[in-house]
Amino acid sequence: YSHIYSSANFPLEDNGRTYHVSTKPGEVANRVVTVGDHYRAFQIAEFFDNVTKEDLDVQDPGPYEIKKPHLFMYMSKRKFLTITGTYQGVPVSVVAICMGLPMMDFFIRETRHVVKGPMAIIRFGSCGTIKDIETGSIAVATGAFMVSRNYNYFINKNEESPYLISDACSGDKELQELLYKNLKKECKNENIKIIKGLNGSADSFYSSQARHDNNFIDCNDQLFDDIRKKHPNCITLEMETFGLFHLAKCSSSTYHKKEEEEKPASKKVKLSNNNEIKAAATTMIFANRVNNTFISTEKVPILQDKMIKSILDSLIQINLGDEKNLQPVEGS
Ligand code: DUR
Repeated sequence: YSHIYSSANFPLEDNGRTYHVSTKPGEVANRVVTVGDHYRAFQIAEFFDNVTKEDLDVQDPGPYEIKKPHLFMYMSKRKFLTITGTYQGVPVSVVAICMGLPMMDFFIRETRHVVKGPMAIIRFGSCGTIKDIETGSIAVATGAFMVSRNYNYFINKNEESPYLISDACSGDKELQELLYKNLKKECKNENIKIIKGLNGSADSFYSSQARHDNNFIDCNDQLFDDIRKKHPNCITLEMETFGLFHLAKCSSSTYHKKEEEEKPASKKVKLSNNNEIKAAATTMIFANRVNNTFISTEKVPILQDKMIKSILDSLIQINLGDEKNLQPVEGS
């Protein structure tokens, strides 16, 4: 893989692909569902127009590129999998990012770089709940906050608190309501609960989600109480949604921090009015952290099926303005 990169600031391969996600303009749609699991990404792509199981039967560990008239797939060296097709005639993409905030950051920044016009991004993942909500229920995030280890506490012990809990950042209200409404409709004949509330994104599956691990000093006995105190409406913990919501907020030209406003005009970051990201998130509750139960795996496919339909419907229903301002994608 020999490539000449255009710059160290935002490296692009000489063929125009971004450094980690490895897509270029025309390969990603303005409407995106992002997941962790590659297998889940293939299941979503099965809902795309004309896509068959055979289209998705890939053994190659990558990097690989598959181009068909109705389907584009790219697995990057870093294991970001992008699949683009249409859903009910509308261009949509699914991007699998594995796990955690750094992967979410790569995905949003690099995908944003190759798509013109406003975007709608829905995260579809799994989570644990800190309320007494049964596993197999569905959560829709009204907002997200960050739970991180206070690293200094573990270095010099002079710090007061071993964990830092940020303020909450909301997602896009309109997309959230569409998603909630579609999930309700899709699940009305099933015994599946759909709950709205705040989500905490943690920088570890273990320590900063208050799991105990005898191999490490984690000082997290008080963590659930601290989270509940600061965010009484917190229902779920996972590792990605805050990354999406906070970058979506920072992509809006109506949002500017004071420091930015005080800069001289020549130094100001000028956000285009047209590059807003509308973000929402829904998760399957896999773990109940109150009674320490975990979802039984046979429940997952039923949940996924209902959720994928609701997510894709919401993505094509959200208004992103004039079609002519959107990114044209190959094969649509
Ligand atoms: N996840 C959690 N905590 C849970 C259940 C699921 O973080 O209790 C999510 C986030 C991450 C992956 O992507 O699943 C870790 O298993």
